[in-house]
Amino acid sequence: MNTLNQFLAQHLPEHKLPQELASVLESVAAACLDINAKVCLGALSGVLGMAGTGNIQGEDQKKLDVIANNIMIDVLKANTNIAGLASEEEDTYVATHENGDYLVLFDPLDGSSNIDVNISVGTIFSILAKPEGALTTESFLQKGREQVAAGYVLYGPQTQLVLTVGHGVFVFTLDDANQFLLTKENPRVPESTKEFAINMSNQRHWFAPVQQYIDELLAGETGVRGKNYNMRWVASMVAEIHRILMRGGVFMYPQDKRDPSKPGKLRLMYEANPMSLLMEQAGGASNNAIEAMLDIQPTGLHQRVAVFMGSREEVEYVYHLHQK
Ligand code: AHM
Ligand code: MG
Repeated sequence: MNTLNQFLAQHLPEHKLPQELASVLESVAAACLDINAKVCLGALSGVLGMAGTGNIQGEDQKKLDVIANNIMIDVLKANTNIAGLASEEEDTYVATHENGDYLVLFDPLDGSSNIDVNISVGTIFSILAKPEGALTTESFLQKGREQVAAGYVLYGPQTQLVLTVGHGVFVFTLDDANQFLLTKENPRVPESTKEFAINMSNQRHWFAPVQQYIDELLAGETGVRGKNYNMRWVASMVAEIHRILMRGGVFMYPQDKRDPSKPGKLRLMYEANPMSLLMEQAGGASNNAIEAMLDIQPTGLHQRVAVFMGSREEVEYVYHLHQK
């Protein structure tokens, strides 16, 4: 079985991708190993509970949000191939090495509400080539389609790294010697599904197309869709997307009527875009009900976006309801 390093040494040259990218991916994986060690020990490493601080997005930070963010920044800063970093937990970007070729954007610990109750959480990352010239916020504001690599690490019953460099999706499982081993190549998201994921408690706030869509799914075989659906909601995007990559489904976090300044809850640059690249690479689809996620021109590092992704048939169906 190939280790992550062996895989990168073969796969990147096969697709004419530079070794510097392998080095960046190895650093991301190394940081995630350190985060994994903290997550696994939980109370024993004193990482549970609130940090008593907030991030730029007005969210209270958990201790582990802050610890994971510091680990990512410390480990990635040491890699001279990286020119800059952007994190969910940092107000602005962090400049690292002037001559670096890559930018790394990340959510250091996604699904924070699950940390203290021992439910799966994850780290999501997106890698872009650094444009020519001085590093500015604009350097990061590239469409999702420009990502040179993207993936996540799921801290769950198994710790898994799921990765794409734009040529398929690869799943690695952490072994007891702390090595990521390639355990699955090119999972495919089935076109059809009978499983959906949405936070139903927000139902009264949804706009009409999402109301109609979920009503149709709930009607099951007595409704227009003619089949019974099952629902899952972990409240950890990484766990949700991993399930969909493995067996199909549709994941939604729509914009709703509560706060017109927030087009959804999830963030484009380090949540929606990396997950959308994985989805497309696995045969799934992803959009914000207006356009393909990967075609959205970003306007801010922490921009929020509505999310519909997963099995193509459902993602296209709900997209068409929005166009009516
Ligand atoms: P976070 O980055 O603050 O952890 O928030 C993102 C998470 C996603 O993992 C998940 O899909 C969603 O928020 C759950 O939201 P809710 O608690 O509204 O169900
Ligand atoms: Mg997040």
